[in-house]
Amino acid sequence: MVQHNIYKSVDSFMEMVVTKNPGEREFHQAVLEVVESLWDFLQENPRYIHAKVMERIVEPERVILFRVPWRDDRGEIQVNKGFRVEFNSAIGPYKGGLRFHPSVNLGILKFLGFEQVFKNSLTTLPMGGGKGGSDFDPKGKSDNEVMSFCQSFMTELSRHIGPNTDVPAGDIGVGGREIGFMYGQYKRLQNEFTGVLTGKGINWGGSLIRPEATGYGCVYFAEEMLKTRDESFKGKTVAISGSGNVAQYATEKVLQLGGKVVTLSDSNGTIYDPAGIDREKLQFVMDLKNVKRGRIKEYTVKYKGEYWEGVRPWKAVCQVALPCATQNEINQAEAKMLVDNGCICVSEGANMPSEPEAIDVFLKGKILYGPGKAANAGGVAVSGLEMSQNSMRMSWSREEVDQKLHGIMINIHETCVKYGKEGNFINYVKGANIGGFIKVADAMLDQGVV
Ligand code: NDP
Ligand code: 2IT
Repeated sequence: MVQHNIYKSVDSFMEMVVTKNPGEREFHQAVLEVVESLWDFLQENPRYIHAKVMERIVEPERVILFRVPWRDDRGEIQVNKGFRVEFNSAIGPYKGGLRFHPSVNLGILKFLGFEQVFKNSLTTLPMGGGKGGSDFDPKGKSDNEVMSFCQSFMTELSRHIGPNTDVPAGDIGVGGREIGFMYGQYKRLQNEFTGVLTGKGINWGGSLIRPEATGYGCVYFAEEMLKTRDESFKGKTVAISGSGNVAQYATEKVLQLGGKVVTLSDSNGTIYDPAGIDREKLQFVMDLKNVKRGRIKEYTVKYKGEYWEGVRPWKAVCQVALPCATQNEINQAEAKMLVDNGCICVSEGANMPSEPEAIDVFLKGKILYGPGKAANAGGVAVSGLEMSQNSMRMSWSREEVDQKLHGIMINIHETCVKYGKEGNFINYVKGANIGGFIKVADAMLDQGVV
């Protein structure tokens, strides 16, 4: 059989992707990274090429776009956009978070959904990939407004999801409060108490360690990377960005392992505390961010340290950097600054926080660089464990879940080493992309032209 339309190069494949998905910059960026990693592997395994697995895997199975009307506290009607990108269900129900942030658009959710497919595969749990959200901005909204929005959002979303179909969770702007409001509305509409969302409250079906999981997992992954060079967190200075869910629990785990965290940030700026953010100071940040919903700047009103307005953490001298805020938050110049200042390890709590040019700096500098789809997979992994507990109608102890999480992160690290070894160097980008791809691609081959 003569094969037509076989792409001869990464460039020609990307030209097709860009033409079919115009303007979706972050999506193009995420696809390019994966295609570059996979290219040689695909040439050596032409069955994937002949079955057009790449052409299929970059196309979401389904995209749902909807109107979210709600009333604010003044009684005025507001309208937001709602999205759910159901990217790939080859190895399990669609699974992935919901992001509420004014920057949300289809291209961003497609990049996140695409990454999720590979990440979920790496966990070894049976979860497909998806992502959703809204351009709704929870900042400055009352609890009542957030609830109104969440109820309206779920009113439409509820008809598309289900415990065996699509299981959303949190992401930026979606934490315990929002999951609670959405779960309540789902239950009202469907008259069903079921594991349709993860990140639920501990009294109504949530899993212990889910709030901690992404941050802890990111540090466990970094610990494994450090071990390959006979290093550990003990005595290391660590720069962390963000001050939300992932950043908070990454900080907690670094402290437990004997490291010193000197930065946290939010979208306005960075706090730098050379004395280190200890347990008490972290508790202050948790209260500030999760209860008072204030700005990180207030840290320097209470504690010593500097506030860098409009500046990201990466000029801080550190040996380990954990970007835990958002995409494209480390550029080439910042990556150079990190490496020049002696940073030997970057483990990504956020999704795609490093720009492609920054990744090049890390790889050329031969430092330990753990990409998000491997390093932050702990969150969705414990979501998978929450689904298992819900199905069994039982719950595991903190120790049990933490132990399973730790085991999964060690396992993901091993997968990255297996597929990413280049002589003495481990290319975790390549390892994560190939390791995540194989299981999904093989399932797609088994299931025919779908
Ligand atoms: P949160 O909403 O709890 O916290 C987000 C943090 O990042 C806040 O400090 C926020 O600052 C900052 N931030 C958000 N957007 C921007 C921006 N455009 N520029 C600068 N700072 C920004 O979210 P999470 O901690 O849950 O998520 C953080 C990252 O981790 C995201 O990339 C997410 O996709 C990823 N992730 C999350 C998982 C989870 O389980 N929650 C799992 C895997 C990955 P501000 O308060 O000013 O908005
Ligand atoms: O990016 C992610 O992996 C998440 N936001 C968590 C997804 C989930 O389903 O727990």
